Amino acid sequence: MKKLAALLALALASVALVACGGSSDDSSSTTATNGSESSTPAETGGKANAGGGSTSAGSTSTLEFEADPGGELAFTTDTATAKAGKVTIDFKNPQALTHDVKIEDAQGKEVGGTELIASSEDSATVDLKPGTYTYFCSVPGHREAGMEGTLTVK
Ligand SMILES: [Cu+2]
Repeated sequence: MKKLAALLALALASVALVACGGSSDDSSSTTATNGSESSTPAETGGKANAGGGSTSAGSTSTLEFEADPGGELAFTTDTATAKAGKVTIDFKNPQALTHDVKIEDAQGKEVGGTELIASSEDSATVDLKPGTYTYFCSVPGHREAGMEGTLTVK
């Protein structure tokens, strides 16, 4: 508050100066404005933390899928389980061959999945109700060759 009073006095003084000395010092009033702004609390820190991984509380769970590092047309697991709600799919593809992870429900309707990637990682979020789903790679032929698994959502 002392600082603000000082700034006010300064501003008044400069106004007085301008009043009798002509229009020279516009920058001093700008400085006063900046000073009072910096004394207001910063408005940061309200952001929700995105990600954070496998907390058991809450409704977000993370599924980790990986294409077979040995180059087979397969994921490293053919079963997975998730909790109903928002599910994050983390997919790692160490192969130079393009793959993705798509999820389809029991009716065969695709409900989401990652982008096609090669030698990379991607993630996607899907909203899942309890039930049985199939996850698979959508590149033609890959699913048939074994790139699929069963996802149970509880
Ligand atoms: Cu594939």
